This record gives sequence, C-alpha cells and structure tokens, in this order.
Amino acid sequence: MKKRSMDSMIEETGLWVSRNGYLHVIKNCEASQKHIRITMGCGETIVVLNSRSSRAARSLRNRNFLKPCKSCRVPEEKIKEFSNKVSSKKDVKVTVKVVPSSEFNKANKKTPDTFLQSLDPQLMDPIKNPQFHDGPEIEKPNVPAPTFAPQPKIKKPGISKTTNKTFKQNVKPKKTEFTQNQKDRILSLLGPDEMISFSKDKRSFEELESTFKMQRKKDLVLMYETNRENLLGKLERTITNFFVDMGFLEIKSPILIPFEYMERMGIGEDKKLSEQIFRVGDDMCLRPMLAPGLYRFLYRFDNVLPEPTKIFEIGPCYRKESDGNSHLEEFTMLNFCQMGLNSTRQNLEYLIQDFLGFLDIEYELVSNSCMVYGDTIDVMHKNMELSSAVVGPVPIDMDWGIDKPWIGAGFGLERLLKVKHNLKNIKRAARSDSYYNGISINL
Ligand code: ATP
Ligand code: 9VF
Ligand code: MG
Repeated sequence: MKKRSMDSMIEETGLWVSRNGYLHVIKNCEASQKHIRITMGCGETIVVLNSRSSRAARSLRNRNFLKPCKSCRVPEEKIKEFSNKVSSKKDVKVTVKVVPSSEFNKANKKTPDTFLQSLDPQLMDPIKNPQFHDGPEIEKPNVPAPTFAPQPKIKKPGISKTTNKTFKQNVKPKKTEFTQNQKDRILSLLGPDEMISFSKDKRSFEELESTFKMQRKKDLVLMYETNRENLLGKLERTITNFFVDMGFLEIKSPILIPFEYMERMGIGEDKKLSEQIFRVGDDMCLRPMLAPGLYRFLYRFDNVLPEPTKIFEIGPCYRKESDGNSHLEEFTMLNFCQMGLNSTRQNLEYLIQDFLGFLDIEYELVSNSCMVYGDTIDVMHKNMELSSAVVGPVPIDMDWGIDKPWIGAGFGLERLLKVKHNLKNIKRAARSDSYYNGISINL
C-alpha cells in the first residue's frame, strides 16, 4: 500500500513530531512539491522534506512521540486522539497551503543577518549544528527555539564529556578510508590552488568538509564584496574589446540554426560527426560551431565592407561529448576570421600570437587535420587543444558563396579559463549552477 503523504497527515492531525520526539501544534503550514515549511505553536519554524519515508513521516504515521511541547500547549484531547490513533479522515485540522517552489523559496531566503551567522565556524560545524547541513531531513529553524524547548542531544564523535583523559583518547575514532563519494565531495570543495592527499591527511571527512566549506563561503563573500564579475562573462568582454580594437566587427548570430547549415558544412546525417549535434525538432539544431553564422555574414558583407573584411563572434556552442576533462556539452567559442586582402598563414600566426600574448598564455602550433576544413593549425597548451586555425579557401566555401582567401581560428573560452586560472576541471569554467568562478556553491 502506498504510504500517505506528509502534507495529508499534517492536514489530518494538525500536529508535528520533531526530531527530539516532542509533539507540537501546527500553527501554519506551506507545502511545495519537495518541501514543507511548518510554523508551530511555540514559534519554531522548520523546513522539512515533503517525503513519505522520512523519520518525520514515520513518526506521524505511527503516531510516535515522547511528550508534548509545553510551549505549544497541545490540547489534551488532541494528544489522546493522536495517541489512540483515532481521527476521522475527513477532519481537517490544518490547511496546508500548496505554493509553487519559487514562492516557497522566497519566504525561505537567508537574511543578511542569518547569512553572516552562517559563516560563524561554530554554526558551520555540521556536528554542532546538523540543521544547517545537508541530510535526509532538513530542519532549519527560522526563529531561535525558545530556551525551554529541549534541544536534541548530539554527541560530537571523539569528544566525550567525561573527565577521564584516557577514556577520551580511547574514544577518538580511527580515521576510516574515504568512500569515493566522500573523496568527490572534498575534491569539489577544493579551491583552485588547493590540493589534498587523502592517504596522508589526518582529518576526518566531517572535519575536511566543514573546513573547506567555510573557506569557500569566505571566498564567495570576498568575491561579492570586491569583484562581482563572472570569469566567463569577463573573458568574453575582454576578448571582445581586444578584437574590436584590432578592427574586427562583433557578430551575434543565432544559436538555434537550420540543420541544413550543418549539411552545408559537410556534416550531414550520414557523417559520424552529426551524432554530436543536438537536434531541435525536425529541421533545427543548436549550433556546434560559429562558422555557419560567420559564413553568412562574410557573404553579405562581400562588396559592402572594405577588404580585408574582419569579423568575429563569441557565444555558446553545443556538442554531445563523451570525454569530460576538457570537453563540455555547452561551451563558449570565439571564432575570428578575415577574408580578402592579406589573408595569409603568416598573418594568421601573428593574430594568434597577439591574442595569446595579450592573454599571457603559452602555446605551440601543431599541424593537424579535420573533416570539415582539411588541414588545420592547432594551437596547443601542453596536451590540450586551445584552437584550430585554418587558412582558406576550402572546398565548402562554394556552398556558402565565398570565393576569396580567408584565415580564421576557433578558440574555446572555457579551455582558456582552465589554463589561465589553473582550474582542476573544465566544469569549473563552464556555465554552471554548481560553481561560481571555479568555486563550489554547493555549501
Ligand atoms: P577536440 O579535438 O578537443 O574535441 P575539436 O577539434 O573538435 O576539439 P574544434 O572544432 O576545432 O574542436 O573547435 C575549436 C575549439 O573549440 C577547440 O580548439 C576547443 O578550444 C573548443 N572546443 C571544442 N569542443 C569543445 C567542447 N566540447 N568543450 C569545450 N571546448 C570545446
Ligand atoms: C576555422 C574551428 C569558414 C571563414 C566563416 C570562419 C573559421 C575555425 C575552425 C571551428 C569550426 N574556421 N570550431 O571559420 O575561422 O568551425 O569547426 Si569561416
Ligand atoms: Mg580542432
């Protein structure tokens, strides 16, 4: 039989059993798809998962409680009804207001005060303050619990209240092997310049996690106070200014393009590369490269703008990828190109030199080839490709109405950021809702 939902049990009983076993009267209750915010008669407000199988749902279902909360003044008959597991199902004791998640979260936003409090190392200790930390159940008091409300007794492992020193030493738990999940969690919390040796480090998972979480919170606060620029956005602006100053016209062409453009780039449905393309509907796709948009502009500008015609675009590109360390499925490409006069290999190499000199990134040029253009000059930093550059003309130009020499290069901005900021993984440079400027925000 399907277990009853938490909100329906709350509606029926109008009561709440908290972690410490106290039975509370519910004054107000709001539910979203995932969470329930409960305000109790004693003034305490908590947020819990709207789950059928949590500790709280079990207590409500089985009517398990220790004693009634004194400050809630739970009426005798309600206690009896609850203990005897009798209640008419139709009886609605509390109306649970169901709100959309956006509304729900609004009311739960941290105020600046609680935010500063949360940087207090005491408060950030997951053992002293489990309510502030991720777990199967989040009980986040929005108002301090009255002092007479009994608090859960949580023992910090290894620190016993006893005065017996030998015993104290004995109870310090041995550091156990980290699980892969724990290692991943700690690695995700490291700052760009931090390293850790799991075998040598003496600290427990809890200690490491809370230390790094605190450090990352401080980093983010400092960033908020002093900087506030997103690294990816800032790099796009810096590169844009560089190319505009070099005489290139800034282009913003569509991201959603006809799949037919890909056929004209030589990546039709029969080609292996087309499997990497995100199709949208029958005829459209998310662009995997900027060249189609730029081809169209070069065609339109031919005989309109003077030679050499210099244009560039920076923007999102999408490719289905399987390899993770320097590949993203959503990344940002810079493609600059010039057509007509002086479009020589020598000038292409000068442009690359000026650009990477400006960014202060070391590189070497390596000959390569690709399906779309044939020969390429790949720009490498250690083993990572920063760019593929091409000296045209190439056969596909015909399909775009282009008949002049050209040079061009495509760079990935996230790869540039990874090199510049010594990031551990390209994901830290990407569009993300897990990292901000390479710092975990899952704190
Ligand atoms: P790779 O061989 O590394 O997959 P590529 O040769 O397929 O790259 P190009 O088509 O030459 O890539 O694209 C130009 C540049 O765009 C690359 O040099 C790289 O900097 C960047 N880039 C390409 N694909 C990705 C991706 N999936 N994630 C991040 N950057 C990418
Ligand atoms: C070279 C990498 C063909 C003259 C409109 C501009 C280029 C860059 C190759 C890129 C790609 N191409 N990621 O094109 O400059 O297109 O695969 Si144009
Ligand atoms: Mg390439």
